[in-house]
Amino acid sequence: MGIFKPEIECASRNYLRALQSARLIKMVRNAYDHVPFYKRLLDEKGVSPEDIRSIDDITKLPFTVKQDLRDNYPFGLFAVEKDKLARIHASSGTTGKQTVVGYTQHDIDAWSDGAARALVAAGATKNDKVHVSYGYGLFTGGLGLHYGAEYMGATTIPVSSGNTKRQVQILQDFESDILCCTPSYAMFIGETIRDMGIDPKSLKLRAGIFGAEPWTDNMRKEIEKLLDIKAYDIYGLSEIAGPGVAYNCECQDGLHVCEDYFYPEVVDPDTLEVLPDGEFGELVFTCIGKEALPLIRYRTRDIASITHEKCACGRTTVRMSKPKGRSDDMLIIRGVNVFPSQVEHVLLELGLTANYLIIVDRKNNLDTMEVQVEMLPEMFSDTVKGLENTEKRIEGALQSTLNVHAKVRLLEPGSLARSEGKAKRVIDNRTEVTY
Ligand code: DLL
Repeated sequence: MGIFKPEIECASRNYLRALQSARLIKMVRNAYDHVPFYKRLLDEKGVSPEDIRSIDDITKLPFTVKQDLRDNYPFGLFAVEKDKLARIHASSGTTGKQTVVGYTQHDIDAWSDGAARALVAAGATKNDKVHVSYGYGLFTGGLGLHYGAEYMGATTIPVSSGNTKRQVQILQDFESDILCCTPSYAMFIGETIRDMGIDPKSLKLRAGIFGAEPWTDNMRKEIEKLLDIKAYDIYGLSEIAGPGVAYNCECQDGLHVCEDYFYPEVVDPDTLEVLPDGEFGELVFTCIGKEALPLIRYRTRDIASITHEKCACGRTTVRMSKPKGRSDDMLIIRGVNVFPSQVEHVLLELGLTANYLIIVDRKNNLDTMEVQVEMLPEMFSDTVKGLENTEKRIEGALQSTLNVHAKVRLLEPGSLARSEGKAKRVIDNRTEVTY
């Protein structure tokens, strides 16, 4: 498997630290001089740009949160004149104002470099056709992978999401080699291929780059089976740089962070203390290689851990774990913390599908949780008693993993809505928030 930027991806830790130090010093100066919000924040903390002499000084700096972007909507945190901006993206934002992000040409190149590293790590070469089924538009998925594929010299097929049968036809007729979309959409495309009676082995497709939402290792195996490909994880968020902040290599053992652009830390979300390697906490990124939106210690709300151990692939860059989910996706059911990804893990472990929906409610002042999951086609002919027994078996498995009771309801195959982008896994009627 190739490595797109070996001089960075396989650099010595000393070299990386020196590069990070130089870039942090430059970016803090840029933020202080050009973003009034950061000047105020640093002044309040009594930190001046001169205090930042190496990457170790990063802990002296204040944190940035999503609300800061909202408070400065739309362009208040930009550090460059408008004529230097090459592009603007925004996050959809299910609650509150959307967050707006800007990029100079230099920033677009850095982002494309990250996405290109991800593609090459997944085995893409210049001879490949990269089929991009992430949505194009203000969402960073489509254009992020599109520019990444062009940057590393592959042929891009900008399909965007939706019209799934047409996606399949393009996969067949254009002989796409690499598929890029959300894991839930990859499942849907895989099911559609199966329902159309097409043998996935007849397609040229050999790898997929899936991200933008949490997905378990079990779901990866499911997708790999359905599409007969190898499935790679890609992580990113609009505020930092869309897809390509971190990515899987062929070892599929964590995601390599483009730490020359995005410096990662993991902190305890309550105390904000930096946590050692291996401990789970909130991921924080500092955009040390970006001009337009130089975010300092941005709290992502994603829960993950990092490790500096060298990977078997030869890369030396920090790896982050698969994000467990977002701290704000975490459900608190009768005082117990539950991540939707834990439910997914149990369901797939039992051989069920990843087509599920969690419905949370409050009845008589007590939280209730129902897990709806589609039955497998072969279960459809089961007796009512047989299905009840299956539901009980799933309830038992969920109880032992989650430590909280969830009622399970088996649904007919195909009855839950399929997603073409980020899947909706939870309806929380207590807050009337759907995400
Ligand atoms: O989802 C960027 C992206 C596009 C990443 C395509 C990968 C592929 P946002 O819409 O701003 O940006 O959402 C960012 O999505 O904070 C995570 O909570 C979640 N997320 C992104 N990638 C992963 C992943 C894009 N691989 C938010 N695993 C992030 C788990 C992910 N969660």
